Amino acid sequence: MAEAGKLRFHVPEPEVRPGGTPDFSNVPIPKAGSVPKPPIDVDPREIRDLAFSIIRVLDRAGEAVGPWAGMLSDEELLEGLRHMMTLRAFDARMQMAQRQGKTSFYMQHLGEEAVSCAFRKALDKGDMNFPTYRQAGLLIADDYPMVTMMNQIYSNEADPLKGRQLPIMYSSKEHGFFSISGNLATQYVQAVGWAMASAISGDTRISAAWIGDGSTAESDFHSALVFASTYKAPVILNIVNNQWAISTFQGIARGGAGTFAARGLGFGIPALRVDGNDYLAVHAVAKWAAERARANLGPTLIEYVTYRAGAHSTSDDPSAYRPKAESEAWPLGDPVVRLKNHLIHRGVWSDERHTQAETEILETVIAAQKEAESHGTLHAGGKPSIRDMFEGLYAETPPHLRRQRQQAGI
Ligand SMILES: Cc1ncc(C[n+]2csc(CCOP(=O)(O)OP(=O)(O)O)c2C)c(N)n1
Ligand SMILES: [Mg+2]
Repeated sequence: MAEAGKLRFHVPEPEVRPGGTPDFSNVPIPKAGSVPKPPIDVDPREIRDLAFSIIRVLDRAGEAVGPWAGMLSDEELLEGLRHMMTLRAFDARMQMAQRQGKTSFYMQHLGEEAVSCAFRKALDKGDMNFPTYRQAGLLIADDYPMVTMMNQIYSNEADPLKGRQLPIMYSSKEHGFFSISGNLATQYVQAVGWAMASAISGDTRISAAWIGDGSTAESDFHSALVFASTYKAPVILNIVNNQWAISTFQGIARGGAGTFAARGLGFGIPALRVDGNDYLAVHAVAKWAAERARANLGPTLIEYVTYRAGAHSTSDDPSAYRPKAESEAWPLGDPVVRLKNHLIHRGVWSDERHTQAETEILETVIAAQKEAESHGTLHAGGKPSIRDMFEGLYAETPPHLRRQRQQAGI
């Protein structure tokens, strides 16, 4: 019998705090190629183990191994590398632009580039993502113009959203990128609802929900799983576990579940964990889930195991809550370096070509930035018109806004 006595309140604590030595020995990393690939119509009860393992394709030597390998050509992988490098260069320039006062806010993807870049290539045109603020790779990998993204970040006269959204909260129906909302977890209910509507109307398009580890604690996440499993909605339920929710470590939202993927099991939803820093593994698992959705087999839950190497946003200083060198100790490495090494191993890439590509990509990003800045930045140049505050929001302008507009004289 358990010892009776005073009750104790339990608060999970991260293993290490600032000043300590980073330690990821509690994160078991299975060998690349060791996790089986089930048929898409597998009974979810037969693959419970996949919610506790990590699907990996790239091994330490840069070779692609195991049943999830072999899906992408040299050209597709070279393109994937270019997308990730572009996102990284874009981030670095926009981070700097924020420090220069050209925008009020920015959020980087450092270390997580493979997740959104590879995922986009597993979807078809017309499919719809419901992203959070850390999936700009969905746009980059769909060749959305960088200049338009920058115009949005600068809230300038060419911003397609006319300064009405926080910087980085893009929106593009044509590119299957639903308007980003700052209210996290709403993306889950919306994506499941969109997928249900697609099925109800006999359409062919599927959707993808996006959430971070921390936000899975929101009730929207759990409600969405009920609807997704009951109605077998054609949706891919993505959880990006980057170990941190601003200053809160992932153990808080995970509770006693063991892994975030395990959340799917109680709903009878097939749940897989994947190495989020492995472009090939992310693509293979996302493709598997997309095929299930298209075959009317219902939702799939995917946990991407990755690490947020940068600060949460330009308003955050991670040295206040985690050791400075923690990202270097992260056992799954850097997604760009890993794909680069794989392409060298395949004989289609080299260190020289990589360095040259870095220069070319940076030049392209700088050219886009120059063009965007010619349309204005936060405090200089062209701005959206004050009129835009009143237009494009309501089919019929409510009386109080009509009055305000009259007062503004526009
Ligand atoms: C509903 C809601 N609650 C709180 C916030 C404030 N907030 C912004 S980002 C964030 C952390 C989210 O962490 P996680 O879900 O792990 O995503 P990550 O930033 O790591 O990608 C919080 C709490 C919010 N935006 N929305
Ligand atoms: Mg997180």
